[in-house]
Amino acid sequence: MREGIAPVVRREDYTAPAWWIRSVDLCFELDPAKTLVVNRMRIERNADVQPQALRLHGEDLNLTRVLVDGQSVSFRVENHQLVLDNLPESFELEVRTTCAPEKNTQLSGLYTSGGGFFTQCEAEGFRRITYFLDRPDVMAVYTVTLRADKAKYPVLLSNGNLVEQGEAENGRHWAKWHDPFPKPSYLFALVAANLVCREQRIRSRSGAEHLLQVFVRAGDLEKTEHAMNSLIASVAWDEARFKLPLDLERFMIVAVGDFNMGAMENKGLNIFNTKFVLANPSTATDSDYAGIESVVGHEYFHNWTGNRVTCRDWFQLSLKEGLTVFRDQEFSQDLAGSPSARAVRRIEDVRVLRQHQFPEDAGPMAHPVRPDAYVAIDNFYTTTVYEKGAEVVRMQQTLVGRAGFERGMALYFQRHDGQAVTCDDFVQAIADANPDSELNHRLEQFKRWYAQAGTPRVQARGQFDAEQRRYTLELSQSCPATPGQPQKQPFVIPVAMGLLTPEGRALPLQLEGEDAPQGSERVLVLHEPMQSFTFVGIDAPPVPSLLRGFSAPVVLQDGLGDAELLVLLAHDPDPFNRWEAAQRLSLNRLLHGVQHGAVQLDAPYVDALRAVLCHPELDAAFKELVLTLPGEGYVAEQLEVVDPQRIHAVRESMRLQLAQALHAEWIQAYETHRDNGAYRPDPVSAGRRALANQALAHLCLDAAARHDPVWPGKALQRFKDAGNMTDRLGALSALVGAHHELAEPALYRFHALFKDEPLVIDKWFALQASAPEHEGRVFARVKQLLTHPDFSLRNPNRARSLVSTFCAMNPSAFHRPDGAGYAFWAERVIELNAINPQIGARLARAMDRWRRLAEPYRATAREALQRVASRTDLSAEVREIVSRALEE
Ligand code: B3K
Ligand code: ZN
Repeated sequence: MREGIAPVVRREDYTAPAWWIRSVDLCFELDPAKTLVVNRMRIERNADVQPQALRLHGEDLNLTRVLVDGQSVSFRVENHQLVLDNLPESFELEVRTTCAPEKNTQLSGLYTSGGGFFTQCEAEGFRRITYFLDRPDVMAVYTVTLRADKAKYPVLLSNGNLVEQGEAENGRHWAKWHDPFPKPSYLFALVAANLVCREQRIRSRSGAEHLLQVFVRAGDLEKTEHAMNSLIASVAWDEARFKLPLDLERFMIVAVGDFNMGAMENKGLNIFNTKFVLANPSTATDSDYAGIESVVGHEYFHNWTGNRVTCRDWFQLSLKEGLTVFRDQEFSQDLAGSPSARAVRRIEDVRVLRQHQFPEDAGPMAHPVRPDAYVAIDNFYTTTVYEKGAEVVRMQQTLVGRAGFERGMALYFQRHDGQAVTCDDFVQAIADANPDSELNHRLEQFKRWYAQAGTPRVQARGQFDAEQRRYTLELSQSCPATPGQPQKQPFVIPVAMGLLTPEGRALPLQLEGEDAPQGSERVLVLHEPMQSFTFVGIDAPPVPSLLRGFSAPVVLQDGLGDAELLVLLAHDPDPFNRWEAAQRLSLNRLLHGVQHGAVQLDAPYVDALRAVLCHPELDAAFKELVLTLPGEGYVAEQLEVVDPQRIHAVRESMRLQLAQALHAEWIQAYETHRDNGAYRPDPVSAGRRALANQALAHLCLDAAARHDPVWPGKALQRFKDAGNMTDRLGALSALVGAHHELAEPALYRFHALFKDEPLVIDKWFALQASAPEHEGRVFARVKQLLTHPDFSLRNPNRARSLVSTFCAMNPSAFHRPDGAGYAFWAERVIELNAINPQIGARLARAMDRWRRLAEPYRATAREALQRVASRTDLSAEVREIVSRALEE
């Protein structure tokens, strides 16, 4: 573990490597206690750089031999580096090391899980396998030989193509793999385990044949169909949309139960968390199915955006991550089909962005999409780099149009295939391919999206001039200060918009100076601190519908009142803004309630929600989103001083009022959507299930308040009879959410039914950790579950399901006036710090927004942070998070 004071790495200090590693020949003698790695590298001096010693990175390795061109040489090891002086211009270096995979609880480098060997190298895990120039701009061709016990590890995999395999003495066997594509070390992977696979041969558009394989443990084969279908769809989509073909004969996915994140795009050998591979209707929910589709797509799309063109240094992480998230979001939208199903996907993505990225941008970890400095790069796999990065790419598409963006992507690959490049290179390609675009005209200014942190505010003010029949929209922008960036320069902000009549009709849009109206929707580009746009031919004060489809990652302050929001909710042709209007109406009531201690829902609001719930044409999935109140965390973000208990109480009271006021409509919604026949994970059926489950939750909430046993009884019955996990978990959550006494026996039964399904047991822990707070019972339950025989902090999925769910996703249970939630957090962070610093640092971030808390929360939160910060054994990862949180 890297302890002590780790240095700050700065983007401005980047220099090209002094040496290139052109090829690598790796031999693994695999053994859980002591694995021998023989690494032979072909190395050349980089003639463009001043001659320097060769410094190879290495961590937690036992070095046994170093040979240069077959001769032993003098070397030294300092600061986790193997240093060699006086080297020839070009030579072969052989390094022998051993490591202990079974002791590797960090799950970075080579480790064991479920009796097999797996690797995770991004960002800097390869140095935990062998000494190397472990940086993404050093790209080499890899040949890998694996030797292992044949009975225990019948499957031996690495990147690229299998070239040879055979038997060895003592019951061992071996396999040799060769990957023809030069790649950075973070894309290296190996697997040696007892696995089975689902295979599918496909033919691409060009006629080339490929073998797709999904490897899992023996009992899990029947849970791989959806992952395989998602992979086939991903290959087809990238060829159709971006003309990017699969460049490998064989593409493998391997599932592993112990994994730090979702999945990893190693060239030709993706390694996945089982959570994003395994699904059948009785164990996985609709959202699991959707998650598998998007993660399989995401990792596959990295094959071009990340692997063929990679990052020059880790500051450029969003070059591959933002772009690949954008691509997987587009993929899921294209697969969803109908405009309304696409909008549902978009709404879900925006919710994630606003719930997680906006707070990050406003807190102590705020950083630009392209960060300027880090201590531990693993701390920067953030929602800013990923999700905001994806929005920055989407804005480029908005500014050059879809066809223009495809041209830009083509130019990007034409220029940079096989290279390690920067975010600037990407924008430059998109702009150069579109010389007449707004992006190209304001390129330098647009790049501020990569450089400046913080969520911009856009203020809109409309003025109607009846005499001139004109409507002037004044847009202005500002951006709050963030750590290290007190002042911001204006951004280029595309504002997609339309105008509606007070009756809700879309108006033709003609700007002053134009000869004729140009449709009823357009994109205004705000680039000055303040700009005015005057529309002509307007007869009555219109209702502006701004930032349609969430065309920029900003906070819009348009000052619209209830009357206008109700028009948008009922009539906006843009489904995103229709949903947004409902969110705003709900948020206003929540905030009013928080301010005044209570809220009484008004008829126009309830009637508007009723109209949506009963609407004959709207999709069930869309209705479910409209009827979902903004989350407690999102409400907290709107406040200067946060009292989590108060927010919870107001939100629960609103939920109960909606349960009561719409009682008949909830029954109707439940009855008409609850039966979906045989399970299919498509968006329409999933939407029906979501609405039925939402209805059931409201019906149980209302029944519990009235001590009426009917609906809880129905929920229990549905829980027992459900034909799929979505409905079963939905019914169980309805009981848990209503604090109903039937919840206990149902939880018990759920555990008994699924005790051999680790991913379902994760849901069981998470459901209890996320239960709405009630008389302090959730915390007591969470502490009790910590000692459950199925609980382990070592398995990241399990640790997340109980501990992170409680600390980061259940504000009212976590933020206790006695501070016990924070003490619990501190204890778990300290434990995880010793086992797995990446997971520990992730959990540490649950306290990011502590400064906004009201007393007594704030003072106890600070104490807990200080308690962690005062430890002398902190990893660089955890130290960076807690010290940033405590920085003034
Ligand atoms: N690239 C990996 C993430 C690696 C995280 C390292 N701490 C998964 C992905 O974004 O596709
Ligand atoms: Zn990624």
